[in-house]
Amino acid sequence: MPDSVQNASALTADESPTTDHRVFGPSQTPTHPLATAPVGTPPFSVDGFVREFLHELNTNQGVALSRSSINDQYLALASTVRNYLMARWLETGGKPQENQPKVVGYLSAEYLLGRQLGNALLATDLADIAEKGLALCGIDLATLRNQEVEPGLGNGGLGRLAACFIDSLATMNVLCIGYGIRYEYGIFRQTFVDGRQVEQPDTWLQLGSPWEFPHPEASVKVNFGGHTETFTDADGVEKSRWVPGWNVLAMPYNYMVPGYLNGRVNTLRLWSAQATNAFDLQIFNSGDYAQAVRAQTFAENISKVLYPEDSTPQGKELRLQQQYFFVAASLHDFINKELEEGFDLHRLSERIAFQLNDTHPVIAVPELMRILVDEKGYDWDEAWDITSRCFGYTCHTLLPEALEVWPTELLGRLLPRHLEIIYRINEEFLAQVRKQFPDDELRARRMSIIAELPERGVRMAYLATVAATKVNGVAELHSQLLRDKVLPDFSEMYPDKFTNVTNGVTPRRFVRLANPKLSTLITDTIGSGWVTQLERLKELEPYADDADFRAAFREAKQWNKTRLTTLLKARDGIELPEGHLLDVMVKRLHEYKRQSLKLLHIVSLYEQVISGKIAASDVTPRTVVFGAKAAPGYKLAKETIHLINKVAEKVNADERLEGRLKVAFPANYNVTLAEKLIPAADLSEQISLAGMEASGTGNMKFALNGALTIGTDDGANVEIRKLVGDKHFFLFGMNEPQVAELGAQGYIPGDYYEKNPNLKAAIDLILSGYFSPSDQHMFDQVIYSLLNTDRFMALADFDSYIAAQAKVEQHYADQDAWTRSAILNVARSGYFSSDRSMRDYIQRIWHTSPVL
Ligand code: 26V
Repeated sequence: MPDSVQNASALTADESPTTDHRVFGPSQTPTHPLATAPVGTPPFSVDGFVREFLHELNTNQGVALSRSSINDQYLALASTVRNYLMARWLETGGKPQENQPKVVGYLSAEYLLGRQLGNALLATDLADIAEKGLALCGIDLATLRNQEVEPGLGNGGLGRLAACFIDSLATMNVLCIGYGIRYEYGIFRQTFVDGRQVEQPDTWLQLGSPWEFPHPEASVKVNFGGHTETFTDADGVEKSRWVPGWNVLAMPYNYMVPGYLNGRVNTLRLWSAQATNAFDLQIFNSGDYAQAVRAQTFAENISKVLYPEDSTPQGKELRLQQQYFFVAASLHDFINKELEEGFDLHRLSERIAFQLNDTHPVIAVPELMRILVDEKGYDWDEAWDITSRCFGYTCHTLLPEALEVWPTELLGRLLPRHLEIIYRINEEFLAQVRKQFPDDELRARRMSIIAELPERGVRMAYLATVAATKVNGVAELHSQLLRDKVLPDFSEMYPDKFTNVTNGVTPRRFVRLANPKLSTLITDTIGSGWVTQLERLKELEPYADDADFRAAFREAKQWNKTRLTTLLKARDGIELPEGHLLDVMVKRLHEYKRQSLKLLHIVSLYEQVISGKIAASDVTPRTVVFGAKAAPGYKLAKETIHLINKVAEKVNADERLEGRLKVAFPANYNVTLAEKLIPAADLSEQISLAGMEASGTGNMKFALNGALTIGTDDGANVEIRKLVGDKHFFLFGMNEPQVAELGAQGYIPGDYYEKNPNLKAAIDLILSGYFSPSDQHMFDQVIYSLLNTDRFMALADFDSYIAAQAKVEQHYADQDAWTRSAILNVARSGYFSSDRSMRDYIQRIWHTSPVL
C-alpha cells in the first residue's frame, strides 16, 4: 500500500456530507477500504465511495467539488477506481520468484484500447456504487464517461485485437505483460471538410492521463547506429561487437489491465522515448547547446506519433526506429527486471512466451541473439537454441505489399550488429534448406530471409517464421492460405510449425458494456456466467422461438438505435430516421474491403428510383452508415471517402426517395463510436474480396450483438456462417478458388460494366458529374480504377451482391423471422470470444497456465 493512500492527510471538501468538513481528519487515521476488502468485491459503500472520490478531487485535482470542472471530476473518478485496482496490481507485480509460472510477453506496436473508465468500473463491479455516489454529489456518471478521450494507439483490427487479448488473459488469470509504444499522438482524428477527409492530431494526453503510471527510474537505454568491430576474446575466438552511435531512453508507462471481477490486474507497459543525458548526446553532436536541444527533439520523435499508414509500411526509417526502440526496451525489461537475478537464461522459454503481433516486433529475434551472444557470452548455437524456443509469430495479412521488407542499407545503418546477426541466421538456415532439399538452389533462393529485388532487404515474415516455435494465421481460411500461398516452402519444411488461431473479441467491452440492454436480457434468461463463458450463449437458442423473448430482444435493439440516434445528432448533427433497416459498414478504408461495392449498391438503388425504373415505395427503408479512416497518403481511399460523402449529400436531400434511403458517414470512427454503432446495427457488411481479409473482428462484434451478416466467403466470415447457419447469413460473391481462377484467366472489369445495365447506369451517373457538379471529373480516379483494373474485383461480385441484398430485404420484411435469425446469431457466436482465442494460444503455442 503506498503511503500516499494509507496516510491521507486532512483535507477540506465543501459540500461533503460530513459536518466537520474533513474527508479524513487527523484523529481518524483511516484504514483504506482496500486494505481489508475481500478480493473481487467492491470495498465501498456509497458513502465510502463519496469520501474517496472527494478525497481524490481535493488531493489530485486540488479543487473543491463546487469549483470542479467535469474534467476534474472525471480525473478524480478515474483515480478512485484506479486505487481499488491498485491493491491487487501491487500484489500481482511482486518480486520475481523462482518457479513462477510462465508469462506471456505480448509484443505489439499497437494497442487500440478504447476508453478505460467503463471497463475499470465493470471489472471492479463499481459502476452502480459510482453512479449512486456521484448522483449524491450532483454529478452524472455518463457525463464523466464521455469526458474520456480514448487512447487510440492503433490503426484498426490488429491493434484492437491486442487490446482484446490482454483483457482476456487478465480475465483468465494468465500472467501477461503487454509491451508496446506510448505514442504521444495516436491515430489521427478524422474530420470532413467539404466531404474530404482532413486529419487532425490526436491529442489524447492533453486533458490528463489518469490510467498511466510513468516510471522514469526504470528507464532503459536503447542504442542505435554506429558500427561493429571485430576483436579476439580471451579464448582466442574472433568475435564481433556493436559500437553504437547514439541512444535514447525508453521510459516505461504502466497501465493496469484488470480482469473481469477476478481481482487479477496485469500490466501493459508502453515505452516513451526521452533524450538521454547530455553526455550521451555528445556522442552524436559536438556539445553545441542548441544542437543538443534539437537532438532531444530528435530522440523524442521516436514515440511521437503512430504511423497511420497501413498502406505503405516499407522504407520508413522512423518506423524501424520505433520497432527496435520498444522491442529492445521490452526484452531488456523482461530479462533484467522481471526475472530474478542470476536466472539461467538457458531456461528462458520456461518463463516467457513472446508473441510477435505481425512482423512489427520481429527485430526482437536478432536482439535476443545479440543479448545472449554479445552480452551474456553464449555461443551461437546455444543462443539460437534459446531464442528459437521463445517466440511465436502471428501473421495478420496476405497482401504482399503489407509484408515488411527492411532495406539492408537502412537496417545496417540503424542496427549494424543486428544485420550481421540476421545474415548469420540466414546462412545457417539456408544451409539447413540445402541439406534437407539438396540440388534445389531455386528453393534456397526463394526461401532466403534476404530479398535481392527490387533492392536488398530483410523479409521480416521469413525471419519470424524461421525463428518462431509456431506461426499462426488469424482465421481458418487465412491460415490455410498462409501455408499454401504465402509461405508454401516454409510449411513444407516445417509442417508442424503452422497452426491457426481464429481471432476473437472481448465480450466484456463489446457485449456487456456496449450493449447493456441485451446483456440484461441474456442474464435474465440464462444467468450471468456467459460474460466469461461465452459459449453459454447457446442456451439462448430455444428462445429464438419464444415470442416474448423476441419482443424483448427487439426492444433492446430499438433502445440501441435510439441511443445511436441521440449520439449522432449531438456528435455529428446527423439525423437517423426511425424504422429503417440499419445497414453498417465500419472498418478502415481499403480497396480490398470494397467500400466501393457498397457505394455502387447505394448509387444503383438511387439511380433506379430517380430514373423511374423502380418506385420509391419499392425500396426497403434503409439507412447505410459508414465509418472509415483512410491512411493520409492513400489517395484512392481518400477519394472514395469524398465520393461517399458526396453521394450521401445528394441521396439524403432527394425527396424522390421519400426518405426511404439515407446515407450517414459520421467522421472519426473509433472504438468509442463502435461501441454505440455495432449494437444498433441490423445488417453487418463484410464484403471484402475472398482471400483478402485475414479475419476481420468487426464481423464477430456485429454477430454477437444480433446483426445479420451480408458477406463473402472470406476471413472469419467463413466460420461465422458455419456456426450461425446459412439461413441466418447472406453469402455472396466468388470464393477464394474462384477469385484465383478469374485472376488466372485474366479479369476484365469492363465486361461486367457492359453486361449489367444497373451497374452501368450507376457508374455512368457518377461519371456524369451528378455528384460533383463543380467538377465533372472529380471522381474519375475512383471510377477508372474500377473500370480498368479493379484489383479487388468489385464489379465481378456486383450482381451477386445485389441479389444477396434482395434476400436481405425479403427476410427483413418478416420481422419475426429476422429477429429469430438475429437471436441465433447471438446464440451461436460464443466461439468468437477472445477468451477462446487465448485458450487456443495457451494450448497450442504458449503452454502457459492460469495462476490462482
Ligand atoms: C493491410 C494492407 C492492405 C493493403 C495495403 C497494404 C496493407 C498494409 C497493412 C495492412 C494491415 C496489416 C495488418 C493488419 O492490420 N491486419 C488485420 O489484422 C486483424 C487482426 O488479426 C484482422 O482481423 C484483419 O483482417 C487484418 O486485416
